[in-house]
Amino acid sequence: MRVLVVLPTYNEAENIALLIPELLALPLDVCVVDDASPDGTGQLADEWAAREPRVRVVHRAGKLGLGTAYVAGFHFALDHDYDAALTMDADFSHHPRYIPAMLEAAGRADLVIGSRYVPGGDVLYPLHRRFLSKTANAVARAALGLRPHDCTAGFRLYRAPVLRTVPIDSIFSNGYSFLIEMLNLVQGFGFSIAEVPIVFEDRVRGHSKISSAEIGRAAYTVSRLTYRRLRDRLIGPLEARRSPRKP
Ligand SMILES: Nc1nc2c(ncn2[C@@H]2O[C@H](COP(=O)(O)OP(=O)(O)OP(=O)(O)O)[C@@H](O)[C@H]2O)c(=O)[nH]1
Ligand SMILES: [Mg+2]
Repeated sequence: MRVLVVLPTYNEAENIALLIPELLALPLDVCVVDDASPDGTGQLADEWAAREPRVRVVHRAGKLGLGTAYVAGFHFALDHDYDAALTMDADFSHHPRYIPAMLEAAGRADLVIGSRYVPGGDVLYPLHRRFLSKTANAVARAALGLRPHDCTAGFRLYRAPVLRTVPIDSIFSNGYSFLIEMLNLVQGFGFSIAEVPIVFEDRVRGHSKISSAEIGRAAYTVSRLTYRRLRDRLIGPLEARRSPRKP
């Protein structure tokens, strides 16, 4: 299986200098999707790409958000015939030590989640962030009927048929809510999902990009998808209610 790690970056120079060599020790290629990071992450990634063909870089003009960075990486993976795309944060919160177990699980599932909320998983976060993450997951699971225990994890391996089937370009949410919307689609299309336990560690280097606006956007995403789910249940999908077009 040819696997491409999709690594969205914004100001992660210190981290990728350490992360890329760790990833290259594994049987996979790396695609850095950088949004013109002022700290020179993009140039550093280019230097890697110049000397190591397994490293590729997608440059975008400015900070366009995490969701569209994933989509850019998915297109790169599909255009270059990879069998799977593995997304992870570049700040070591998603440690490469868990990737072998995720690759192994990809033999039995279309989507593998590096999960904080299955036995063996954990979050080494300050209390308020743990609470926020747990609440977001509980709400997403209850409101949308999502089955995985970690619905907001960005540590995921998608097999190529998932990326070819799910309308990745029509996903409305950007940023972190993208993860909930994407999971909702993957489950909705009936793909199999496995969870592999990971211990999520707080970043040591660089700064967080999550903002309180992102939390509001995630709440909006869950409400929007819940409304659509209830509407479809009660009165059938909108499409089914439209009268057929006259010839
Ligand atoms: N290309 C791109 N990458 C982004 C953007 N926003 C965040 N990222 C990257 O996405 C990953 C996750 O972002 P973080 O800031 O670590 O967010 P977080 O993990 O929720 O927050 P912390 O736990 O506080 O670090 C990191 O690799 C970021 O560099 C963006 O707009 N564009
Ligand atoms: Mg992080």
